[in-house]
Amino acid sequence: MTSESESKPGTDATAAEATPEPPRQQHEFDERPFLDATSEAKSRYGRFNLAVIGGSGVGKSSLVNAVFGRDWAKVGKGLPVTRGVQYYNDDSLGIWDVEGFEIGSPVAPREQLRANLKVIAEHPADRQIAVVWYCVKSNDDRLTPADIEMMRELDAEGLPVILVLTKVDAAKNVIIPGKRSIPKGVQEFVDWLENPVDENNESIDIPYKRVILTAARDKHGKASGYGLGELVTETLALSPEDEKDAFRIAQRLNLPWKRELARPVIAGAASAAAAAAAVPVPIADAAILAPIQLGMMGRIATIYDLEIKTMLSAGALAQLGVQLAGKALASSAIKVIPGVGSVVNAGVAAALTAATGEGWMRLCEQVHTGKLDLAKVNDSLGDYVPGFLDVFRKMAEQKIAKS
Ligand SMILES: Nc1nc2c(ncn2[C@@H]2O[C@H](COP(=O)(O)OP(=O)(O)O)[C@@H](O)[C@H]2O)c(=O)[nH]1
Ligand SMILES: [Mg+2]
Repeated sequence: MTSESESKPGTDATAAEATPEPPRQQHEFDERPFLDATSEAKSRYGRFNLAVIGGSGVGKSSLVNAVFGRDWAKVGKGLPVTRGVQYYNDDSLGIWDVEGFEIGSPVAPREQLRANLKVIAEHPADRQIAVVWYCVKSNDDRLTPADIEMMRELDAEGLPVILVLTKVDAAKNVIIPGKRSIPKGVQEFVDWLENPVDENNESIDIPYKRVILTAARDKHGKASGYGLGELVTETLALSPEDEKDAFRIAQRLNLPWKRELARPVIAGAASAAAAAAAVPVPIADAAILAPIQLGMMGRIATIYDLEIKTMLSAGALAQLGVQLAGKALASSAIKVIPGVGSVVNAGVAAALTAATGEGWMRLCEQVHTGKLDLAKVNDSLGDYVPGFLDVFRKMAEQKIAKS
C-alpha cells in the first residue's frame, strides 16, 4: 500500500510515520496486534476497482462521492494515466475515471476506448476493473451511436456494464407516499432502452447488464440518494466473487453488509479467547486476551474502512489494550475461586471478547457514518464498551488538536 501512496489523493501518507514514537512502555501488550490485523485484513480483502465512464459533467464524480464517501474530485487530481483517463485509489477502492467519447476526435469511439482499456490492462492485478458504470445524463433522448459502440467494446472485453442514468429529477409522488415519479422525458429514454432502435428504426442490441436511474443531488442542489441503494446492490451482484468483500468494504451506503463481515470476526475472536482461557487464568494474566481483542478490533476497523492508525496517536492503542484487559475485565462477571482468587475462565473470556467486539463494531459504524462526533462523545456512549471509550476519546482529541 505504501508503494502507491504517491497516487493517494488528499491524504498525507507520511503523517503517521512522522509522529515520533513515544518511549515504548514496558508492558506486556502493545498496539502491534491491532496494526498487524489491520494490514493483514487489508491485503486479504484487497481493493475493488470501478470504471466510471461518461462525458464531462454527467455526474460521475458526484456518484462516486455519494456511494464511496471519497471526495476525490474536489481534493485533487488522480494519477493521469493517459488522455481522458485518471486513476484514483486508496487501500480498498480504485476508480478509473474515463471521459466519454470526445466529439471531433479523429479516432472512432470504440478504438479510443479499446486503446484506453489496453493501457489499463497493463497495470497490476490490483488495479483491474471489476465493474463499469457507464454514465449518461437521464435527460438525453437516447444513447448515441458512440455510447453503443463503447458499451460493445466493454462487453467484448468481458466487463459487466451498468448503464447509469444520472441527474434524474425524481419528484415525490403525491399519490403514493415514499414513491418517486420521474420526468416524462426520462421515462421515454427508459422506454427506448427497453426496445432500442437505431436511426433507421431497426432493432439494436446494447450489451449492458442493468439500467439504474440515479441522482446524487436534487434540483435544489441538496444530496439525494435516489437509486443509489439499487446501484450498490447491482454492483455487488455483478462483481466477481473474490472482489465482493472489497466492494462491501469500499462502499458507504449499506451497513448490514459490513455487519455481515464483522460478525464472523467477532465470533472467531470469542472462540480464540475461550481457548486462551481454557485453563482459567488469574486476573493478573488476563492480558493474554488483549492481543486477541486488539486483532479483532483491527479487522473490524478495516471492514469499516477506518484509518484508526491515523486517527489514533501512537501508543494510544497500547493504552487501549491496557484498558481492555484491565478495567473492562475487572468490571465483568469474574469468578472468584476460593484459594485461587479472581480468574477469567473460558466463558467469561468469550463473553467479554464478544461484547467488546459488538461495542467496537457499533462504535466504528458511528464513526463511519459520521454520526459520532469524536470531539463531543458523551458519557452515554460508555454503553459501547465501557473503559476504552475514554481512551478512544482522548486519542481523537489528540488527533484533532494535531490537525
Ligand atoms: N441536479 C443535479 N446535479 C448534479 C447531480 N449530480 C451531479 N450534479 C452536478 O453536476 C455537475 C457535474 O458533476 P460531476 O460529478 O463533477 O460530473 P463529472 O464531470 O461527470 O465528474 C456538478 O455541478 C454537480 O453538482 C444530480 O444528480 N442532480
Ligand atoms: Mg469528474
